Amino acid sequence: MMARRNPQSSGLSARYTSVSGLFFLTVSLLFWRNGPQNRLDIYPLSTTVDWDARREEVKEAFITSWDAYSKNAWGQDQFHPISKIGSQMSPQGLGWIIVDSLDTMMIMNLTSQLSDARKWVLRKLTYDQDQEVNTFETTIRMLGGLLSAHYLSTQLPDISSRRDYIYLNKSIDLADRLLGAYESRSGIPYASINLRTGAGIPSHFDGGSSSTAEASTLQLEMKYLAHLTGKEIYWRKSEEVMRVLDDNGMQDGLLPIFVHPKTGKFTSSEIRLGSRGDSYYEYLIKQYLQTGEAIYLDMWSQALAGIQKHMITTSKHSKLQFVAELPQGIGSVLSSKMDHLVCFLPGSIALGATGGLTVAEARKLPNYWSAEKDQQMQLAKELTKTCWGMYAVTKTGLAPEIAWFEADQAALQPMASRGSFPSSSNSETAWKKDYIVKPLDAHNLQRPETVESLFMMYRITNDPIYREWGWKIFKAFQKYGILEDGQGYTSLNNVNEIPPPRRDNMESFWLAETLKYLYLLFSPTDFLPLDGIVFNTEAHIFPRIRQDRFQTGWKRIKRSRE
Ligand code: DMJ
Repeated sequence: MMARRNPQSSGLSARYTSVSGLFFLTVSLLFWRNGPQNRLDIYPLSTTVDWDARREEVKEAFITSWDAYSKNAWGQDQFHPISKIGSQMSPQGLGWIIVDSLDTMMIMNLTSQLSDARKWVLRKLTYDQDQEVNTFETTIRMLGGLLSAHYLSTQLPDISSRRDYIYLNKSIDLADRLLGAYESRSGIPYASINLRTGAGIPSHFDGGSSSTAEASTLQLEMKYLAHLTGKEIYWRKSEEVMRVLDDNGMQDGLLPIFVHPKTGKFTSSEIRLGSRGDSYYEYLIKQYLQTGEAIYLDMWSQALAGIQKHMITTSKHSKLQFVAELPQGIGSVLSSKMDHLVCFLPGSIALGATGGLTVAEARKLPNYWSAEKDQQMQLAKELTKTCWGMYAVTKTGLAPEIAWFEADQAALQPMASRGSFPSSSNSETAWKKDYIVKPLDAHNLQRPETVESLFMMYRITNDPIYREWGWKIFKAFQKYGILEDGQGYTSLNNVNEIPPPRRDNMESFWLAETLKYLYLLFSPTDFLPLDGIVFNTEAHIFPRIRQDRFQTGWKRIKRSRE
C-alpha cells in the first residue's frame, strides 16, 4: 500500500488554520517552454502571480452565483438566473443546489451562507416525498454532498467546533431509501426510485436498461456510509453491482453503456468514455484509492490498457491525442467524437499513477515507479492538453459540450497501431483545423471535467501551466458566463458566438465542482492534500478509509487476457 503523508486522520484542520493566514502568497512562474507566441500553450516568460488573489476571485464568483440563487430561488431545486426564478423537481423541493454546495462553502469558509444552508437542511429538507428520483444523481449529489459536509464539518475548526450529526443523519435516511434501487433480479440498480416507498423503478427509456456509468457510480458513497455507521448492507449492495458487471467478462475491461437490471447483461455494444460510460472508469481507480481493495486496481489497470489499445488516437494536423468512441464496440471503426465529459480521464490517470502523491514523491517509493507509470503520466499530459484545446480554440474561450476531431481514416481503423504516437504540435493553426464544433454541440453547461483534471495534474506534477490554463478558463467564465447586471452566472448556448447566446440555467455542479476545483487549483498544495482524500464524481470529498471491518466479497472470474 502506498505511503501517505498523514495516514491516521488525513485531516486538514492544522493545514486549514495555517492556510487562512497565507495571504498574498506569490508563486513565480517558471519558464514553461520556448517557442513563438502563436503557439497555444506558451505563456510569456513573466512573472510573479498572486494565486491567493486569483483564488479570491473564484470565491467571489461563487458568492455572486450563490447570492443570486438565494435571493431569487431559495430552497428551489433549479435556478434560472436570467429570469431570476427557481423551479422544483419535486413538490416540496429536495435541495439539489443547497446540498450540492455545502462542502464548497466549507472549503471557502463562507460561514454565514453555510449557516443559512445548514438551517434549511435541518428545518426544511425531507426525503419523505412521493417522488421519483434518479438513483445515480441522488447518490452522487445529495448523498455525496451530505457525507462530504459531514466529513468536512469534523475537520474544519472554523466551520464547526463540535461534531455536527445533521448531515450524517440525513444521509442515513436517504441511503435507506436508495437501497430499494438495488432490489432488482440481478442486483444492478434500477435507474430511479420512489423516495417515499424506496421502490426501484426501471428506466422509462432504453427498454428499462440502466446506464453503466450510473450503476457503477454509487460505491464510494455507500462504502463511506458503511464505514461511518458500521452497517454492512450499504457496502454489500453497492459492491454486488461491480461483481455483476465484471462477470460479463468484457474484452479488455471496456464496458458497453447500457446494462439491464433484470439480467445483469449489457444491452448495447456501444462503448464510450463520455456520457453513460465515464464514471464507471473513474470509480474503479477511486474505489481502490478509497478502500485499498486490490480488485479495483486490477480492473482499472485492465480498462486503462484497453482504452489505450482501442480508443486513443490522434488528430490529423496537430497529432493531438484524443479518446474516440466505439459505436459498435471493440473491432468497429472509431468515431472521432469526444464529449467534454471525457476530460475527467487525464486527472484520473495521473491519480492512478501516483495515488495522489506528486510524481517526485511517488518515484521515491520503494518498488513503486515504473516505465508504465511514466507512459501513463505522458498520456495524462497529452489528454489534458487536448481538453484545454477544447477551450483554447473557441471564440469565447469556453469548451463546447462535444468536440469532434479531424482525423485521418487510418487513425480511426480498429486495427491501427496505437500507443506510440508522434509528439503533438502546439501550432494554433493546426489546432483550429483539428477541432470541429457542430452547432448542436456548441453549448457550455459550466461543466467541471477539464478544471478537475487541471487541478489533479497541477497537484501531481507541480507544473504551473495547469494553473495558467485554469486561470484562462476561469477568466472566460467570468467574461461570458456572468449576467449583464452582474447578478449570477449562467450556461451558454453557443461558445462560438460573441456575445454568446445564453441558456438561463445555473447547474448545481457549477457550485459543487467547477468553482470548487478552480478554487483548489489556486490554493496552496497542502490544502486538502490529494493523498488523504478522494473526490466523488460530483467533487464531494471523502477520506481514504483504512479499515478491516468490511472486505471485498467477490473475486474476478479468471480469464485469459490478450
Ligand atoms: C456531474 O454531475 C458529475 O461530474 C457527473 O459524473 C458527470 N456530470 C456532471 C458534471 O458534468
